[in-house]
Amino acid sequence: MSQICFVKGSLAIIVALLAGTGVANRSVAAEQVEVQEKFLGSGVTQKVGGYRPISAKLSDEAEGIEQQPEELVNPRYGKLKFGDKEYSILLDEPQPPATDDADDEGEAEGAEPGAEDVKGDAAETSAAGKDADPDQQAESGTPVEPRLFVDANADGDLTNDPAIDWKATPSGPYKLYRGSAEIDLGDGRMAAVDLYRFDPTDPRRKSLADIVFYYGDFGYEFEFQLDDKPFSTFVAGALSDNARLPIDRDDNGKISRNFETVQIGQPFNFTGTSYEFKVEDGQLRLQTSDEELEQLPMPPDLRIGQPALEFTATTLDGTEVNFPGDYAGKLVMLDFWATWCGPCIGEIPNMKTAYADWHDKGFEILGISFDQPNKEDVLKEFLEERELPWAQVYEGKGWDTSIGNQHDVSGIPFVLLVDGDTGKIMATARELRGPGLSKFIGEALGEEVQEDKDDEETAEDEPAEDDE
Ligand SMILES: [Ca+2]
Ligand SMILES: [Ca+2]
Repeated sequence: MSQICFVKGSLAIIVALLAGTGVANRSVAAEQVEVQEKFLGSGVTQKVGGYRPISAKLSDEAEGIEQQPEELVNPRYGKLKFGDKEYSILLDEPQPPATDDADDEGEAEGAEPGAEDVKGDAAETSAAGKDADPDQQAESGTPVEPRLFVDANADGDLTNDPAIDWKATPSGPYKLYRGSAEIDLGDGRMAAVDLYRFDPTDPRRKSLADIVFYYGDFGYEFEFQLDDKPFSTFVAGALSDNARLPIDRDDNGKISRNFETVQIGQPFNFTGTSYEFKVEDGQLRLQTSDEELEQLPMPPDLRIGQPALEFTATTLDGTEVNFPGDYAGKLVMLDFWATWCGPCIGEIPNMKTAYADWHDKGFEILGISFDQPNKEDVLKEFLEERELPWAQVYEGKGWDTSIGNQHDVSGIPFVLLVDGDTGKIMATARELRGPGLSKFIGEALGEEVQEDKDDEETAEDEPAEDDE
């Protein structure tokens, strides 16, 4: 139900972990800090909260393979690459029915969008196949189920590795194939790798017919001290020299990109001293930096009961706002949003209802617009059209809006309810989204709330609008 417009940077961390460039070699009069490395053989994908698949292209060339299983139907080969290591894979799967001579099955596929552009290329995918129909293979006793082999010990022999359970699961009218392998990285390090493949007969994924996707579920954890305080970080897959390292400074199990990540090769100051990570001979090194930075504040604690963050801003009509000091005797909802954000706009009817019901009793809304530069007119027009009466702050900086950065906003809509008397946070998105908003605000104001207010109807007053 909860829809967020866009979450800044979450995947970018993974992307950065996996990209790679040359090491900047710079001599610094620096103090080295000890870094303890721990290998994590599996479970890293979950720790990171995502993965970035790498594609292994299949071909008919059995390059680097000296021994392979017998009774192969339609073997094709590819490589998994991790750092400077390569692991051969062999996919043996029955040929998908060629579009031309599989009329009865072809009908259903033809109905799918995108099927048109597929037909011309059909010959290419089935180039290696002679007995294209899997049913025929079944009759002749040849194995029909696709099999995947991974040269997990990288010795060129595909017959001496653990078998892969290459499972097909239904995905719409097609199938998705999945399996896991454990590869040997050397030094006794066994690393989990997940592999998957889309149905090669799916016309919408024609371009992926020769691809097996894979990603490492392994990584490294590093422990170190900054100004005598213990911290840790980790990387997914092999360590690259331009990784962005997550460091959970407030130990809440979440990573704030703004306050809790460090780019290798760039200085940072979390504890009073400026440090810098670098990678040397594949090892993570930590040292003091010759560049002195100001200490970065801790990530904001925006839980209920915590003090709201103070800021001053100028609203669209030129009024200076001191937040939350100006809101004594009131409840104010901070609403981070943008005119291009569909889910934000979807909340407007609920907000308008709550505002109409309770503004007289002390309910205020302060909008913080994440609209892009030079969009003031667009914003003003929008406010007029939708008849939004509450104040708006527009910095024209999109995701770099300073109040947004201060609050570490990585996705919108993002809302907080603040008690203007105590300056404390009273509610967060959980309570402030949806048609129950007016009731919630009424109760928060200590007012008697009419139970006969029909919550459902108000939610659908306005048509949904698409993102820009
Ligand atoms: Ca092997
Ligand atoms: Ca954290």
